[in-house]
Amino acid sequence: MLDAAFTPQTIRLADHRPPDFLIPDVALDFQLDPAETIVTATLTVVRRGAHAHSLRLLGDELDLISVAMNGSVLPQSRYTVSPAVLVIEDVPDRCEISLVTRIRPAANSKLMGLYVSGGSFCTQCEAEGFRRITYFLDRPDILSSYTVRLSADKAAYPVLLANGNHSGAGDLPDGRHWAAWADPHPKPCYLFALVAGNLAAFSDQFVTLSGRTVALNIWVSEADLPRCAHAMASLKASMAWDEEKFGREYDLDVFNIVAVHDFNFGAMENKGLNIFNARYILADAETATDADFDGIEAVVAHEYFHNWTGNRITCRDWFQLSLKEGLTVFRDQEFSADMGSRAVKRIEDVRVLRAAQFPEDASPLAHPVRPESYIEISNFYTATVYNKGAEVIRMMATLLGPEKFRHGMDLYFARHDGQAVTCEDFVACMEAAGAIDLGQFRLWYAQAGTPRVAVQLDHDDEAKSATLTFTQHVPDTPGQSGKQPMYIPVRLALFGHASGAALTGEQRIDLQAAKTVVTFRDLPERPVASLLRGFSAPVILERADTAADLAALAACDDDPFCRYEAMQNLALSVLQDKVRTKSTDVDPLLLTAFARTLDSALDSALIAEALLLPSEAYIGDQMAMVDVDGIHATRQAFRRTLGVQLRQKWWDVYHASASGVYERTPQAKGRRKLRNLALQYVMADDNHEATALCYLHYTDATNMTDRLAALVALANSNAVERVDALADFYHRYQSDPLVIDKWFSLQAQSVRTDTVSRVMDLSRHPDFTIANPNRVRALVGGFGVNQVRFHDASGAGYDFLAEQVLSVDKLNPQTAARLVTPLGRWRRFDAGRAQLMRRQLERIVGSNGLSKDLYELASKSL
Ligand code: HT7
Ligand code: ZN
Repeated sequence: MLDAAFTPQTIRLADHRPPDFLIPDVALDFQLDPAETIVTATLTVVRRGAHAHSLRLLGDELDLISVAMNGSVLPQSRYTVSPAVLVIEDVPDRCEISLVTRIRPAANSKLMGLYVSGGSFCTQCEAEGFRRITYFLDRPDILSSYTVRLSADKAAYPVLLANGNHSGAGDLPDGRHWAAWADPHPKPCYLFALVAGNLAAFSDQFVTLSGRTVALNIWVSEADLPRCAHAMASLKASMAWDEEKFGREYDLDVFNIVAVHDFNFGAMENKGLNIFNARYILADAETATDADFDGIEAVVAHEYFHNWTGNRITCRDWFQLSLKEGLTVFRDQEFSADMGSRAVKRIEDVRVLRAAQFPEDASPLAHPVRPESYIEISNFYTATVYNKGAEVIRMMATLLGPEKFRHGMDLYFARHDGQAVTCEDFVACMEAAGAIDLGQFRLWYAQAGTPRVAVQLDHDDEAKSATLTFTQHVPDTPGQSGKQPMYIPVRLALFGHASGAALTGEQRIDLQAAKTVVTFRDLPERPVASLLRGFSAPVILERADTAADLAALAACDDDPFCRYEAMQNLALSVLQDKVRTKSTDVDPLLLTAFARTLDSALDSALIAEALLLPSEAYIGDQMAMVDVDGIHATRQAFRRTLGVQLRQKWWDVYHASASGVYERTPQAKGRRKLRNLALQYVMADDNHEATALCYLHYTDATNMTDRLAALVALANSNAVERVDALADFYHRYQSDPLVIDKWFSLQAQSVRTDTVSRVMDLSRHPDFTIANPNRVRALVGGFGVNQVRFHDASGAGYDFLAEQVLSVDKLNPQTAARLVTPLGRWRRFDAGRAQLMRRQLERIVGSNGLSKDLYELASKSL
């Protein structure tokens, strides 16, 4: 239950109005003190248009000390104030308003606004955190030039940072000092940032295309300096890539990054002063996996790319969030593809989309890429806005082709630099540059739900022709029904079923109608269709292929994504069949396909991707009702059979993929991936020889990728070595919170039958704290995605999750709200589980003092 005094307000895109006032200049003065910081904000306020409205500034938990206008303190009769809003009457057309507020950074557990992490002050203002610092027109279309003065105790906070360029510093009485910063680029307040702390810099520099030298600093605690090299290399590579691929140069003298351990998200693109969750900065071979290194490269790039797609051109309102997030995810995905293996990157990105976004589209929380309403905007930093948003950009790039897409991007930067704009403005640039009509394409922003495309391939042997019939349908989602057909680019090719020869080159068919029929002639043999090559659109393909068709494609398709997809679909269809029939024997066709893939000349990373079985969650997503126990039992048995029947091959691959020296080249990473997959299949049998090998893999590992792979395998097993390995890992890395997060997470995700009770014990472990989002996500978030154990038929998992969510909500509503989504999938489960899940959602919604973040997600899930 929400506080009686509080009714959640729904904000609607349809109600959007331009602001009544502008604030071209902002001067901020911070007298920093953890217990009580005094903020003086001096705002130049200018009326926009002719109206007599009062000036209404938003706040959040603020304590106002004084208000002055043009240098004179205002009497209380001129304004009304609460912690959430300050309304000033009779404001002239242009004036200077000075506001003095008191805030309490050390008591700020929401991690929004100004707070303290690891003894340093830091800020998080996106989306609506600036109003926790001072009263303001806290909306992204208010663009202001900022000057900032910080003062703090010099011994405790020797480093004082804010956005823009450094403009002055000096000492003050009583051991304090000050620093001034000026940002020449007008920006929305969500990009404001400051940091003050005892930090050391890992420094470097970058010379831009036009010859300017930019100072680069990554600020961390002294002890973490040796773990910054990869993040710095990623930053420099991103800067060079954005110049080369998009002609975008950096625009300040300095680019600062600060890593903190308490952060609600991955990182934040504040102008010239990015603030990062430490897990996306700190890495070395001993403590970070290959996936961690890749994550750092992607997130550093993502935040850097925001400088143009987000900061220089920002969003008019928060409904347009995908304007910057979808586009920037697309840019970071392209960057990572260029830095490593494009094929592997595409497979990974599609896997994330299917694991996070497709289920969201199929849930009560489904929303369009450009949502139409929200109660709490923080709840809309979703896979739909980010990942589906990136797919929408990618489809436009496909439709335009590389040159015109680049032309469209150039046009977007030229037209809108320095503005706050809409998704429509972006599409209009693409339309102009591509000279195409994107009218129907715009539905991708407006219609929620994953389009389903049914495909039928008919072959006429005599006429030597074939037809492909596509039928599309977009399912109903909350608040949306009877949807229109979408504009769907399908890249395809045909191969000979028997010969594997290419029968057509690659071509693109754009589906626009509910039904599309394409005819192919002069086909020398029965074809198989390679469809949605490169995953050319975020849709669900309903294909009628036989296992033999899929096996043929798995052997001959020259599109790496489709080849992977054929293997996955083959495994999926066999698994689904086994779940249905409760059988465990492995299809000979699949065994042959596995063996052939293992022997193929594909690179190791691709082989590993292809042979990784679909997850339990993904198998469940394909069923009308998730059969939790059936899926688990079948997949485990199936994995064991594959492990046993191809035993010699797995052992051979394991030994052949060993590499002496640790390197992070794509080839070396691929070999590690394949070797660790082979270890999983070896371990699937859980015999003594296998567990001994796994333990050795653990103890002899020279890097975290291998050590963690072995530990995960042991933690999922009944091996006697499991307990020792878990204890060893904990003691080895006890002082490193990022590694201890892994320790919590892998136990929370274990498929062992005692996981629920183990997770409960871990929630009472001295290293578990609900104040730290990374730790909460590791244990509670990790458990929530453990399909077989979270959905224990007793409901104990649901009860545990609800308990944790309610505790976290008291401190940090954003983090709490994100944990509740697994309960929202209750409609997908059997009646018993569904009822237990609903009961926990009702318990949450009925609890006292609920945040609006949690209220919105829990109540919409019911
Ligand atoms: N643009 C950043 C979003 C973000 C955020 C949102 C809500 C609450 C806390 C947050 N921290 C960062 C991250 C990004 O997409 O780059
Ligand atoms: Zn972003």
